Amino acid sequence: MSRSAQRSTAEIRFHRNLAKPTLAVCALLLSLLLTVSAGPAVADGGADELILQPREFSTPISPLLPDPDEFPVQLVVDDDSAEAVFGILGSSARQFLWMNAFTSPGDFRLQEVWVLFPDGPDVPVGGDVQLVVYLDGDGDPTNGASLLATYDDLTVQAADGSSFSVYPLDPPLDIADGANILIGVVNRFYMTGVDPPPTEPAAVDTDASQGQSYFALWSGDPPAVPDLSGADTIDMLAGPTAGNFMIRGFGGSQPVVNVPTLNGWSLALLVAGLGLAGWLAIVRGRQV
Ligand SMILES: [Ca+2]
Ligand SMILES: [Ca+2]
Repeated sequence: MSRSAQRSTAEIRFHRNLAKPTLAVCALLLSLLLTVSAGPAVADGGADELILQPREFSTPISPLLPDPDEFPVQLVVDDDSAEAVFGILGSSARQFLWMNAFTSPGDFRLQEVWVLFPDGPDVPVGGDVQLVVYLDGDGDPTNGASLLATYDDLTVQAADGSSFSVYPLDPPLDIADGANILIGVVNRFYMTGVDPPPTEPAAVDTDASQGQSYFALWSGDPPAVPDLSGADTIDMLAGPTAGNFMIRGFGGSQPVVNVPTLNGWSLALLVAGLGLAGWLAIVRGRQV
């Protein structure tokens, strides 16, 4: 299979006005109209423009799914192939968060996160990225979620469209049962307002949207600790940008903490020892 490099002009774009959702809907309809009637819409330098652009990815992607014996918990919403890239256009490149919401498997230990990056100039190998994990108790990521952990000082390991960047979590993360586990990534390698557009770092499986992929935007770069309560926008990939982000999580059971138990003889010796210690204390007290 040939490696991906070519971009189709059949892209889907729509504008968002973060402060006025109703206007954003109007802009979406207008942009779609422009796309259909006159080709791709012109980027709006004053507003965010979401873009889902078909991209040819090479196959097969690697590595293969791990053995369930190694990772009994496998959080995957994609179908093992990406067909598009998602991003934000505007007057400059944007840092943003893209994430998948996975149904909780119950208490478990998250051990690895995989992210597939597309090739092309938007994703530099070695560029800084950050992983973020949230617990969403009500199953609605758009109203926020509890931040559990961030993993910093990570970089893009591969940006060839076929090799997942694999991040063993250090330390692994024990997660309690909840409605959803959100696993996301931030493209820290771009500075909002400084680097030139475009920003299309997220690989998307568009074959059958699971309705479990979301993105979050802040007015500038997401803060170092990207608490969703401070985000300007949290929204699901839907409508013309529907699809599944190529982000996966793997793990297993939380380790069982063994509490020492006492058998009959051990218990008898303990009682005897305590009794002896008490008797000695009494004797010493009488001698003073
Ligand atoms: Ca696919
Ligand atoms: Ca929520």
